[in-house]
Amino acid sequence: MARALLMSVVISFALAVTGNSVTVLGLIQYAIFHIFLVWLIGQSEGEESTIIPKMKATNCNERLVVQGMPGFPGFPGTPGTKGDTGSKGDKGETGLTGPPGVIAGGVTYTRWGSTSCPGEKIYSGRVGGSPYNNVGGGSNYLCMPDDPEYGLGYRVGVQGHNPVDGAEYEVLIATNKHDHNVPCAVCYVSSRTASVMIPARMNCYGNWTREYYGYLMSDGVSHKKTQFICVDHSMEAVPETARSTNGALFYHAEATCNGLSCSKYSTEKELNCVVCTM
Ligand SMILES: [Ca+2]
Ligand SMILES: [Ca+2]
Repeated sequence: MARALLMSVVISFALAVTGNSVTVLGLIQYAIFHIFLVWLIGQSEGEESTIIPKMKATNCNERLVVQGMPGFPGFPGTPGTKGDTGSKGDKGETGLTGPPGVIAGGVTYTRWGSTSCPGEKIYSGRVGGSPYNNVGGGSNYLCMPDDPEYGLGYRVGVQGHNPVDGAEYEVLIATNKHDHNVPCAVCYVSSRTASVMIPARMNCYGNWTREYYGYLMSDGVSHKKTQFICVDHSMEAVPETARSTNGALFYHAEATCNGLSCSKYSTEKELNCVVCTM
């Protein structure tokens, strides 16, 4: 502090006598400047100086150490190494149910003796088959559509090598259907993939769905062999076909005691049948 006072006296007085004369104004300037210098130099010696903060004595030899300006920010460092894999998280909540998908597959079956289906109908028509009294031909019945197409080549004239007739009921139960011709429908079930015809049943097993039920039929005992089919219990008839023409024929089937259990099967009752899908 003493050094500061001495320095201020010398400097301020030198300024006050500038111009080789002492004036009142010069003395006032001297006083103000003197106070200012005392304050300024005192600040430079304090630890908390803010006016001349970078100059201070570091040892007894009065050597000053000048602290430079703050440096520029350094460059970013290199990326660190990859951390260890974290532990497995908890199982998430179950998501929402998605939209219904496209159903592939499906199943078809023929409903003999009916023109309708419980669900989707591909087409309907009337039953055809080989004549009852022919040795050859086909053994299966056909569901013949009502709108045939003939797009392939043909030979004019009736060759008669393999005739296909319509099919008639030869029945004694629904006598009003006797000699009438038999209709049919081909049905499709998109939601299921299998079908089965079960003889001697009116109901399906397990979770299978009944499509229709009726009578088990085929051609007669003295005629050519055909497949057994399940004719719908309604036994619909093709309109205006009451006249007997005896082409392919349908007879009821009955069980016998020859190898079947007559404690359960009747030899006198016409067999039933059911068509099921799953
Ligand atoms: Ca007939
Ligand atoms: Ca007929």
